[in-house]
Amino acid sequence: MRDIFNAIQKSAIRIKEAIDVKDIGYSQQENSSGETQLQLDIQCDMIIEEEFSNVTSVHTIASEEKEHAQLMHNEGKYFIAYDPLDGSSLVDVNLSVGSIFGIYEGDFGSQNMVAACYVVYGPRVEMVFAENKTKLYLLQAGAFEFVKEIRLKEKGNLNAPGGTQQHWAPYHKELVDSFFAEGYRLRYSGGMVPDLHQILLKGGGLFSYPGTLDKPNGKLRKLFEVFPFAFIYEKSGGRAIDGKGDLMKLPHANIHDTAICFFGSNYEIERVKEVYAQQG
Ligand code: AFP
Repeated sequence: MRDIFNAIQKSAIRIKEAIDVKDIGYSQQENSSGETQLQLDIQCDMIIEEEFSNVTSVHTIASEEKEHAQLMHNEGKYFIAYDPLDGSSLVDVNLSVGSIFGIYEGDFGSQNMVAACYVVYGPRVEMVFAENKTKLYLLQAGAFEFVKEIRLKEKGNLNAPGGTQQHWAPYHKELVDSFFAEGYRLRYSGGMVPDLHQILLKGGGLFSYPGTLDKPNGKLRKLFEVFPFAFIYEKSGGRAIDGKGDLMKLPHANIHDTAICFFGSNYEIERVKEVYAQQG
């Protein structure tokens, strides 16, 4: 696992350098989710693939930017799913973005996840890596220095409601509004990594991306986004559900499958379960 951790650190430093170059515009290609790819998306994907190609413990990689998984080393045991630059459409308005990694042993799948990691490229470059505990690192002078362990409180006060509001179910809107009525603060940038990082570091709250009329199975991808953050939130003392059950118990059929997702502290997740249990 140390060799994977080191490869992610090297990738993050190279990706930060790529982001700092002026905007290089959109490519003519689309990714598997039908989203037009930024040249930067493709460049960041290549950086990560190159770094993992040097790690013999990595058997297979799957990128959000590619249709199919790729064999790296037959003798490897880890399967890594990653989103090279999540929220890339925010780069040209200078908002924070991130890279997300799900590390699976033996094959992809929530039941095989053994570690998860994300890097947030903001005013500072920080990394969160979770195995048994969730650890925060800060990039300083070309190296990631350990800062602290992350633990969520029982309840927070931040509310990050994703998805197109005009397509929310009425009961979901009532749920979201009920937190604001309790004094929760709206914290939503449209970047999953900084939005979830903020709730983790501020001690708690709720991030939601529900099923909507336009995206009935949610928008966020299980292997690259949902399972890694579910793993990290659970290792930090929080919870991650799809409205009814644990996200980390969900199967997947295709590497680009999506899921409805709620990540947060215990209090907020219990409230989500109460409301969603009434919907049958
Ligand atoms: P982009 O990568 O297209 O910017 O989308 C970012 C993202 O996948 C995730 O980072 C956000 O949480 C989510 O989309 C925001 O989606 P909505 O704009 O529909 O809330």
